[in-house]
Amino acid sequence: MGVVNVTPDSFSDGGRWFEPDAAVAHGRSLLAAGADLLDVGGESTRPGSARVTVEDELARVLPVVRALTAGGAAVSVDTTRAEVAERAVDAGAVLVNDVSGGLADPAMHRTVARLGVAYVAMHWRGHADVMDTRVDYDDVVEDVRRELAQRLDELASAGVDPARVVLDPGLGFAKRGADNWPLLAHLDRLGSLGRPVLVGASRKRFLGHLLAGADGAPVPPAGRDAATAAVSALAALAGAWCVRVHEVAGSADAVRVAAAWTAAGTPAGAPTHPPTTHPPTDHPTDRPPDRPTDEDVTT
Ligand code: PMM
Repeated sequence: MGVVNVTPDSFSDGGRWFEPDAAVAHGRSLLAAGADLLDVGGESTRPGSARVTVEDELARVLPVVRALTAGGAAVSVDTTRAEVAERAVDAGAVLVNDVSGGLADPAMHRTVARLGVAYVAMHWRGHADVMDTRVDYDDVVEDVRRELAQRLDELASAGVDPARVVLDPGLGFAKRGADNWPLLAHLDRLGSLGRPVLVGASRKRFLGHLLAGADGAPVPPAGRDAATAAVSALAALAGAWCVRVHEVAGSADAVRVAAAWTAAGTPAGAPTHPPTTHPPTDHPTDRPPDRPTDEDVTT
């Protein structure tokens, strides 16, 4: 999943693709680099950032979703608002990526049920202005798993087909730096909820801190792409369905390496991927035409 942030202030690429034409061109370049899905968002989730109005979010997102889907791309909309989700699906989006898992907008789950699209429920504890204060965990892996299981129950109660739901640990959202690593190391615990898993580690602060030099200063976002690709390889090997990344080429290669690695270790005739990797949508690009179509090389 390639990131198309139509925002002036996202943490790693804010402002670069703020004009619709630039955002569309960027989306196309991510497809050319190997993205299967484009995630279009109009509201920054950068820690401390203020909310945008629904009108501004719609104005940022809709023209870009329309243009990219008209060109045949599979597009997800990164929003916490039911109204934006609905309008983006009308414009052609096939997946709603909600970093709040439905907690930000009480109408979101019912809307997704009615639209019948795929839905990413991310672990979340509050908007960007407060999330860095909500980082208390007894056991971060177990607590995140339990809170996501609650989201799954709420989605089912609202009438969302569980087969359409993807779960995401929400790296960097209401997490201290050190909380992110056990979540990655135990992706299988999230996978045990029986849904595909999406991992969004791309260029995040915890990678910048990991790579810090002798002076302790974190490496800036643009210097985190190789580490992001390493996470993509390991996440794919652990059975993740999707990695959400800003720089696609490195992660697309990494995911192919992981797929070849997995296929070589799988006995002939055995299922080639764990249950957590089944695609949640019927969109034709779930098995992209320009990628290897051999059953053994998907992740
Ligand atoms: N991270 C960001 C935005 N959207 N969506 C999902 N599902 N998972 C994430 O980890 C995630 C997300 C923040 O990154 P950005 O501001 O660079 O887009």
